[in-house]
Formats: sequence, C-alpha cells, structure tokens
Amino acid sequence: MRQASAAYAGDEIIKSRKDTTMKMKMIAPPVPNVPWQEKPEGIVNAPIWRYDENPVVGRNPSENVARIFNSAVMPYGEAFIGVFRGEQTNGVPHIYLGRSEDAIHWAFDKEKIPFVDADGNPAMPHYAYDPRLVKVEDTYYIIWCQDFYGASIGLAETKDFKTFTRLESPFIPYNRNAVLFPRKINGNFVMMSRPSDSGHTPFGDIFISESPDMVYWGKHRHVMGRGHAWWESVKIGGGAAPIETSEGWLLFYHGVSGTCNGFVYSIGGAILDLENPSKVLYRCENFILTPEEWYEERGFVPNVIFPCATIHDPDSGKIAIYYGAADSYVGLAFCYFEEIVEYIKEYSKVNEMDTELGKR
Ligand code: BMA
Repeated sequence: MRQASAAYAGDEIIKSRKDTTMKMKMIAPPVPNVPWQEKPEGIVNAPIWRYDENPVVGRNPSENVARIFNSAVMPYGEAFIGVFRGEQTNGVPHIYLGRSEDAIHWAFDKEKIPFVDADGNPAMPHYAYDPRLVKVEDTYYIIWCQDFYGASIGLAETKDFKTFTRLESPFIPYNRNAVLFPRKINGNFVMMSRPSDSGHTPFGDIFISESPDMVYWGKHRHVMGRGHAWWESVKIGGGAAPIETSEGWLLFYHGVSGTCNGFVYSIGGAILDLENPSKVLYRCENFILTPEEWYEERGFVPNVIFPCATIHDPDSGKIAIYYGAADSYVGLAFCYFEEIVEYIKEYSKVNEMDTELGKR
C-alpha cells in the first residue's frame, strides 16, 4: 500500500501537503502561535516528530509536586492554559492549573485546583488523575479519573479558570479514562470513555455516551476494541479530545501492549464518522508514536507515552501533541494534519466491530 503513494519520498511530502490542503481541513479556531518545530530529516515511519528539547516539564516542577505528566493544555486568549496531573510528594495525584505564553514553558499554581460544589462549598476529590480540558460552546470542562466508591470519572466546569464547579459523575464505577468531544453532536454532548476495573485494568475498549445536559448520560455505543494490532492488544483508551476535520473526527488515542516486563503504551490514530462517531472510518494498524527516548523509556513507569491534548491550527495544518512520558514528564510532538491523515488512511485496517454502530 505504501508504494502506491508518493507522499513520503523527500520533497514529495511538501507537494503532497499542498495538493491535499484544498480537500482536507481541520475545523477549529485558528491558533497562529501553535508551538512548533519543523520536521527533521530522516523520519521513516509515521510523519510525527518530537520537540528536540523534550521533556517540556521535568521532575519536581513545583513545591510538593514530584512529577507532572498526562496533562491537557489549550489556547486561552493570546496565551495557553492547562490542567496538569501533579503527583504530590505524598504520592497522591491531583490536578493543578498551569499557564504559559508559548505552550512550552509552564508556570504551575502552587495549590491544587479548588473544586467547589454547586453551592460554592469546597468539593475536592480524594484523588484526581489524567485530566482533560475541553471547551464546548462557552464553557471549559475538566474531565478526570477519581474515586467514586471505586475508580470512575470526575467532571467540573469553569468559564473563567477562577471558579471550578463539580458536576455529577457521568458514569458508575469502574471507568478510568474519559474525554469529551469539543462540540455537541446531533444536539447532545458526547463523551468517550473506557470502562475498566479499579486497578491497572488488563482489558478495555473505547465507548461513547451522550448527554443533553452534562448530567444524564446514555445512548452508549461501542467505538472500537482492543486487540486490533499487537501494539494495542491489551487495552485502548481515548487520548486527546478528537479534532473535527473534513475527514471525520481525528483521534489520537493510547494503545497498550503486554510484555514480560509489563505494559507498553503507544499512541494510535483513527478517524471517526462526524455524525456517528461510534463508526470508525479509518484506523491505523501501526502505532504513530511509541516509547523510544530516555524520558519515555525510563521513569516512574517505564515505556509509557500517553496523549492527553493537542494544540492545532487549521490554517497551517500544524498539530502539537502533548503526552505524558513514563508517568514522570510531559512530552511534545508535532505533525502536519494532512500528512498524519494520509498515513492513517494509507495504513488503515478496520474490522466489523470498528465500522458498525456499536449497539447490541
Ligand atoms: C494507566 C493510567 C495512566 C498511566 C498508565 C501507565 O492505567 O493510570 O495514568 O499513565 O496507566 O502507568
């Protein structure tokens, strides 16, 4: 299949990008200051490359926090904001707010995000990890994993990054990974999640659920299953919030392989139907990024790359992917929209479980 496309041979990359710009587009607000480094020579597999000064967040990033990883960022005004998984020095994870002018150098709040309930009273989760940050209409939503008599999903909303109001838990236990779509689909909010156990979960497929009001969730559908390829044979889970594009929802997710030394987490790519996102249109049989660098292979949990956010600019086609590395650091990687979509399509293999509506 690869030979059929000239898109990956030297200068042809640029030609291909120009040729397809007219046809393919991300549907999102422009972000002219998306963090970026041009593609280096010698990329032979998926057209994605790491920031050469990774990791962008190192160890002991702030007082009482030993490690920051698996964190989500987005443009905010002229600058950037993010929700960061901070592993405290007592070992308990919580969420911290961070701000940046360039989306590379981050300043973190010393205190955890002070969640409140609907009456304005303090309402802190016992623990909170793997946060995502997604704007739908005029509200920012934070989605994370927390204790709800077992691991489940926590939710909060903010309009100003000053008051963070908890919402009802969307799902009963156990579920440890959830991401919201950035717009309503057919009038409903849509959340992607991965039902699991309360431990390290040796299984797991991606589902979606709908809600008219962010309180009541239903109309659950299966999106895609594990076991598709060897690198994602144990479990899969949502990653960055899906990007709306002319081709469908572009999804960067994580896939886990089991080895005699434990799990290995890689990044996968898929494209979901815009109106029925439980239908997978394309799913790349190859990982698009797998642990290779010291900060991905070595750390608190070795061999983990865990995507949680993108910053992307429809005008230039630039996508910056933020990922947790080895449960210890934040890494940044780059790709061009058209090139990554071409790669996903070129190596796409979908099965019946992927392409069906996901309802039984
Ligand atoms: C998963 C989650 C992630 C973590 C990964 C690797 O189950 O807990 O937060 O990055 O394991 O340890």
